[in-house]
Amino acid sequence: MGQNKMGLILVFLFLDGLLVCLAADVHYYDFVLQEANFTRMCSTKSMLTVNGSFPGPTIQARKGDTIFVNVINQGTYGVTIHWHGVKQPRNPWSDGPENITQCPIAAGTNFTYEVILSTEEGTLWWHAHSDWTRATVHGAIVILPAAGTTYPFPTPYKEQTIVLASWFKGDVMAIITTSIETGADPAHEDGYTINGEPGDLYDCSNETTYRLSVEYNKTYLLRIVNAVMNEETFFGIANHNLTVVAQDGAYIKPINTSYIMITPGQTMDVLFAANQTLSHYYMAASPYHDSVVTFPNSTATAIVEYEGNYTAPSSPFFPTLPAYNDIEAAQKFTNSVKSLANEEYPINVPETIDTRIYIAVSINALTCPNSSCDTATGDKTAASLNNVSFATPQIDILQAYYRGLNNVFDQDFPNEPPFFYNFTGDVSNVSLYTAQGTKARMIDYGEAVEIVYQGTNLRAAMSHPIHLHGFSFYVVGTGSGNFNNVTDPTNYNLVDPPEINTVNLPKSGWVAIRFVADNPGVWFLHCHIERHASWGMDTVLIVKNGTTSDTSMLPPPSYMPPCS
Ligand SMILES: *[C@@H]1O[C@H](CO)[C@@H](O)[C@H](O)[C@H]1NC(C)=O
Ligand SMILES: *[C@@H]1O[C@H](CO)[C@@H](O)[C@H](O)[C@H]1NC(C)=O
Ligand SMILES: *[C@@H]1O[C@H](CO)[C@@H](O)[C@H](O)[C@H]1NC(C)=O
Ligand SMILES: *[C@@H]1O[C@H](CO)[C@@H](O)[C@H](O)[C@H]1NC(C)=O
Ligand SMILES: *[C@@H]1O[C@H](CO)[C@@H](O)[C@H](O)[C@H]1NC(C)=O
Ligand SMILES: *[C@@H]1O[C@H](CO)[C@@H](O)[C@H](O)[C@H]1NC(C)=O
Ligand SMILES: *[C@@H]1O[C@H](CO)[C@@H](O)[C@H](O)[C@H]1NC(C)=O
Ligand SMILES: *[C@@H]1O[C@H](CO)[C@@H](O)[C@H](O)[C@H]1NC(C)=O
Ligand SMILES: *[C@@H]1O[C@H](CO)[C@@H](O)[C@H](O)[C@H]1NC(C)=O
Ligand SMILES: *[C@@H]1O[C@H](CO)[C@@H](O)[C@H](O)[C@H]1NC(C)=O
Ligand SMILES: *[C@@H]1O[C@H](CO)[C@@H](O)[C@H](O)[C@H]1NC(C)=O
Ligand SMILES: *[C@@H]1O[C@H](CO)[C@@H](O)[C@H](O)[C@H]1NC(C)=O
Ligand SMILES: [Cu+2]
Repeated sequence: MGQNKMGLILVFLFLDGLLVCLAADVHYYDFVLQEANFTRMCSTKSMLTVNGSFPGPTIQARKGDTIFVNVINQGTYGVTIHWHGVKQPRNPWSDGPENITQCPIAAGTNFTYEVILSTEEGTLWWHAHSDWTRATVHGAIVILPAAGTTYPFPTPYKEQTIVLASWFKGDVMAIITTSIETGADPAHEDGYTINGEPGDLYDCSNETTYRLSVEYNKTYLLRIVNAVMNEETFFGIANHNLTVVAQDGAYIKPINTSYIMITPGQTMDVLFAANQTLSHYYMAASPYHDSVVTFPNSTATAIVEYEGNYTAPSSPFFPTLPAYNDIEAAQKFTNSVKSLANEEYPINVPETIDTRIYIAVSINALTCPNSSCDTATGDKTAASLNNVSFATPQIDILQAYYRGLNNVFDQDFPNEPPFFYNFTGDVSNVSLYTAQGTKARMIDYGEAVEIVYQGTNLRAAMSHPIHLHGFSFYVVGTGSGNFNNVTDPTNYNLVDPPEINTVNLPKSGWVAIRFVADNPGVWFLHCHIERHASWGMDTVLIVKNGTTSDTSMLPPPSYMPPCS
């Protein structure tokens, strides 16, 4: 179970008249979805895992490889898995979001995903993409440089994946189901974890705290995945600066910093030099929370322990992280990320745009028929993009599109907010209520797309990490207040914008992204704060076939999980 078998495929290409042979490996994994008992923070619960581990197994491959993952569901409910940040060229069939590209893999059945790597290099991750199952069903994807190539930085002595996650004492399936029924906010996480362990600051946790042993004077590469459900995160290591060298599976210009801000959905590759006094140092992950809504305020820790003969202090050194609501610190770090943009790692940011979409991102409300909601406000919290709160269909949109089924989704996702107001000003006179719908935005193959996400102050102003499937995109601009479509584009960075897959829309601000729609398929777009996604902060981009078979969707595999 879970073994990594390997094969080899040879791809022959004619380049400039020369026959070139590229070797790409094929890897095979079995992922068995099974319940397992875990004890954390003084209580034991049974939860769904892959192969009984939390976090789940790491997938390792090289740039350009293909990975087949046979997901065998021995649990009690349907699940899907998403390969977060993997572009899956022409292959939306294996992308995974529930009822967007497939129906769930029913309990007692299996389905094999074909995960096709292309330009990605660095760290990505996989996670369940149905209900809230991703809380416990997730793991890292390590993508090494292609054979014969190296990192654009000195090769580290060792590498370690660091998976940040949430811990709920209750059952996550019950938490989201109850919340949707009653309209009440879902229960908060009870704590956070680093590689599955909460660490010394939580009750009953210090015996099992995750420990990373380091040798003096060696450099380590941490591949950090943020799998937290509902909060963004500050992370740092006491007395050690970090050098961030990649984000979301693409290298960046190295950033020297004492902390990072990483959103749910993002991944960062970080070097640190073990060159301080031999001792014990905490690494810590705590929430970055910029709104007035109450939040689970606690800190996960792990310990960096130097090898050697010395007397460790009774308590390890603790890092200084920004205050939980330090927006400036969060933005300063986020805005310092720049792509390498050199000859070896060029960028391909569109300079002229074919299609522009302006999306207002809001937390709203829905009425409760017959006062059926169990909330103080009497209504139900919802979320929307351009005032459409996404309603999940019962047949996947990919199948409906491919087979031309009617009445599953509409093709009229609005290009701009249905009405304009001062999005980031006083909104006390603006209706909180949103429409609901299952709407997709159709895009022609090859179009250069710009999307500007506009935060709003409805119900609760806060930042949103917005993820797009099927692509990575360039972040060309960001700012506070309302986007000005005349002046703001003049300040865009078209020289070295970061290429990422999950972008932080700042609280009461905007962010602009660009990409070329060169991947035909059905691609989910959503906030990666799980409760916001559950409330409807989602939509779908459908990129049509191009004119050749190489620019068209692949046919579906012979078996797809059936919709019920
Ligand atoms: C988890 O623990 C419960 C109670 O002790 C037990 O009944 C159950 O079989 C365990 N489940 C697994 C998967 O080990
Ligand atoms: C289910 O698993 C079996 C055994 O590993 C495998 O042969 C089969 O191809 C899998 N089916 C699907 C649809 O992935
Ligand atoms: C672990 O926690 C217990 C109780 O909270 C405490 O008595 C013990 O000293 C702690 N051990 C370490 C190594 O911190
Ligand atoms: C640390 O490593 C550097 C470079 O490898 C070496 O020059 C230096 O002597 C080392 N220092 C110690 C104290 O080992
Ligand atoms: C750590 O980085 C900060 C911010 O770049 C810098 O001010 C500080 O001097 C660095 N500290 C060390 C020990 O390198
Ligand atoms: C430790 O390594 C960092 C990063 O290479 C460097 O900036 C710093 O000066 C080093 N500190 C010591 C005490 O050698
Ligand atoms: C969060 O918890 C820390 C540590 O207990 C405490 O110092 C801080 O005041 C808390 N912050 C908030 C906003 O509750
Ligand atoms: C560790 O250091 C102490 C004090 O310097 C010394 O007595 C002891 O022999 C050392 N132990 C080892 C294994 O080197
Ligand atoms: C929008 O509201 C903000 C915050 O109150 C204010 O600074 C800004 O001037 C307003 N913009 C417009 C166009 O009214
Ligand atoms: C710019 O925004 C205004 C509304 O503020 C809108 O009427 C206009 O069409 C937009 N222009 C472009 C080029 O998008
Ligand atoms: C796109 O192209 C593929 C491959 O040629 C074809 O099977 C499919 O029917 C085309 N249309 C759509 C909507 O996928
Ligand atoms: C997805 O569709 C299936 C039916 O095919 C349905 O049972 C399930 O509830 C749907 N999921 C969601 C989140 O609506
Ligand atoms: Cu959000």
